[in-house]
Amino acid sequence: MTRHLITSAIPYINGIKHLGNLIGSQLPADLFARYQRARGNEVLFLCATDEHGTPAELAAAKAGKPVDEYCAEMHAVQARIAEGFRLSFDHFGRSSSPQNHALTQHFAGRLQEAGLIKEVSEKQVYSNTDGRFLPDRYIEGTCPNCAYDKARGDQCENCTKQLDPTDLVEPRSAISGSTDLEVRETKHLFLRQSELKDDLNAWIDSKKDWPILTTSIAKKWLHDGDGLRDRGITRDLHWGIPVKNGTKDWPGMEGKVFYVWFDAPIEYIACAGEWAAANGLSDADWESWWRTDKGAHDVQYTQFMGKDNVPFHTLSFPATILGSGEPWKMVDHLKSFNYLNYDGGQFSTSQGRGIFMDQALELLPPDYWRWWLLSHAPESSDSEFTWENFQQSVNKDLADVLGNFVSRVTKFCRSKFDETVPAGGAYGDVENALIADLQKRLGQYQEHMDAIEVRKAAAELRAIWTAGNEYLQTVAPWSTFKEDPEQAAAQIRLALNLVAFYATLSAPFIPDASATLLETMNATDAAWPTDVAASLGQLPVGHAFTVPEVSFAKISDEQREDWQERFAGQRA
Ligand code: B3M
Ligand code: ZN
Repeated sequence: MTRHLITSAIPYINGIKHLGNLIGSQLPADLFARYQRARGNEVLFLCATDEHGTPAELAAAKAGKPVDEYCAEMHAVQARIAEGFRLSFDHFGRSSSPQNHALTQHFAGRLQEAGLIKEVSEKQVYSNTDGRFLPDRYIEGTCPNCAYDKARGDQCENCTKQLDPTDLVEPRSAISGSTDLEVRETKHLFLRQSELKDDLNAWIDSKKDWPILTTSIAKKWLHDGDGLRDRGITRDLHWGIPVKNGTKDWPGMEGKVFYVWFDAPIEYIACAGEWAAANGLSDADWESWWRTDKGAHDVQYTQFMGKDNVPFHTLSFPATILGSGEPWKMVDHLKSFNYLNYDGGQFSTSQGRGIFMDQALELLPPDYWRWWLLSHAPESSDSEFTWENFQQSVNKDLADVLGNFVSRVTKFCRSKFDETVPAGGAYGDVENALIADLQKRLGQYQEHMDAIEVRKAAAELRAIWTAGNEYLQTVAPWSTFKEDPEQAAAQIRLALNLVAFYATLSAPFIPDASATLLETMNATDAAWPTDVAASLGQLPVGHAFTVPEVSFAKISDEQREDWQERFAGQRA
């Protein structure tokens, strides 16, 4: 048994995420967590809301609410939607938790002791119109690297380069749009990450199994030198984690808070503490996942995130951990994703373009979205959501292939043999060939799931469903029945067993449908298959079941057109 620590990038608190965000981290992380649990491994799957910094302040101001109140409400909203998508977090925490306050201040103290913090009197953009400093997202302008004209003060969304507000060309205030800006002096703490270049380089080099997308982004910013430029880890904001040196005050830093990208990844660790506290567990329990000196040496840690988050996870956060000199667990496998586009353009939270998680759940059950998103995950390149493609995949894969198989087999059995697995002849050549084929495919499916090759795993699962349909087509029990009811019974016995087999294998992708199938097949204790022949005998002769209700309804052209139109405009 392996112990799997799994984290998804923690979504910003500001508003409900769109489907592009979902497939960029939370959903594939859930797929992996469910798969590892099904394989009998121990899993701690963590996610949280990212509550500090300018995104939170700006959104709260827009909603006309105090920022702490806004965050508490939005956390509840995001938690409910996550449940709606069946995201099986062991804990969905908050980066504003007391645990994260303490741990973030602790890391800052350790870095200070290690000589890795310097105090810098820094030039920051001050808006005369707004009467305040404009850190990070409070400022927008043109990217000095790629000329994208909506780059934010912390990062260019277009080329992933990390920026400082003063880097922007033609800057403007994100609050008022004002260009009446000036540069003023203010004191801040800088993390001397350049000191850690050799350590980081060696660490990244040791990661031979990372996706190319991850390593290329990491290497690009590492060797460019620029990615490791010493960076400010504090801000002139009200909302955030107060700057402290461990538990002590930090002279000169009164009224300032840590930069959101400093405390957000630390929440991965703090979240384990929140999980322990919420479940009546001890510090030793969560530390056994995170401290290599306290049991985490055998933990396999996998992170999931969109490509824009990679620099922070391969450079800044590892710099924090390495710099602390403490034996924290570092990420073993970092799975990153490209972007999902929406119908010829980009999903955009700021412009309200695309389908948002709450809206998706109002239209259809979570399995439909999970299946489409995972089977079209933007792994090797960006991918695109179109309503046509969505309708086609759902109707074909879920309704025609899987749903139809289940319904034909169970209904035929009910009409000819009753709702019990029928006795009959032994399996013959066709059945043995199918079993051999499925054994091979099961191995491939597991390989792709182990390697987190999401699309390949989905394709293999689809092929496994299709093999069942082809078998049914070939042996045609409804014809066999007329001449040889014994043989038809054997064919149906195999097919009924396939239903349970499919439900088990499909659960990480479509958990609700799988659960329904297992319940109706009276097989909720079905184990993950190893030997396919044995597994296809697990529903024995005489085993009772009930015919499941239609598990997947087809999406009609009318619905598709209606939705297409409804989502063409902007979200209100
Ligand atoms: N909240 C950005 C995002 O949601 C940021 C991720 C933090 S991961 C520690 O894409
Ligand atoms: Zn750029």
